[in-house]
Amino acid sequence: MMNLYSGTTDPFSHRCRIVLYEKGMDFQVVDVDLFNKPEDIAAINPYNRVPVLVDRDLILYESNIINEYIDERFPHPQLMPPDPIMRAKARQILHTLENELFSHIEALEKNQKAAADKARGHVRDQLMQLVPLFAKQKYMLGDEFSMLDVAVAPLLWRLEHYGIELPKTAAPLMKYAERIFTRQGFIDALTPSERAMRR
Ligand SMILES: N[C@@H](CCC(=O)N[C@@H](CS)C(=O)NCC(=O)O)C(=O)O
Repeated sequence: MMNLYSGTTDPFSHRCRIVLYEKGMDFQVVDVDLFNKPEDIAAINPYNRVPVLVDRDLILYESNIINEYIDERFPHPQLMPPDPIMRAKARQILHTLENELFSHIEALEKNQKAAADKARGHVRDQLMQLVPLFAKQKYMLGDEFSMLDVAVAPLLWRLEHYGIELPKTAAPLMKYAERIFTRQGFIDALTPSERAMRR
């Protein structure tokens, strides 16, 4: 059985939990307290971070790498596009999401005023650029839920928690977020601490 070492409030671990629950497969989530990190995390991930997936002899870290592995091992429902060109484009977008949005998570988590305010501004501007897309389509890649929606969802869930306010014109993006939040896989993947982030 696969074991996912997962932070109970960590947005990167949240991504992997979503994929595991969307697939409805057999796995175990091992909760990791990031404020009192057990030593075995450093033993299995040289970067000493979560998430980490252990599948028999295979040890993987980096949320997007873990998620692609799970998607390939358990292809139903497939979350990466089947066509190589679309798959390459999806990977390119995943990279952009890391650089433009998730690179600010550390500052948002640390919440030191000046750096966190700057991060909030960057994230807000980048998210606003996505708004027109959701006036036209249901999900990031079209009408099907995909790995890109998985990748961005933990941030959308945490907007209020991180103190990021979007203007009313962000309505199509917020509607998109609600579409993800009502998926059974998404609901099942939430930890009690994550559930408490949104009223
Ligand atoms: N790029 C990594 C980021 C993982 C990451 O930054 N994890 C943080 C939690 S947000 C962590 O474990 N930090 C170690 C610590 O807080 O001690 C991924 O996608 O998995």
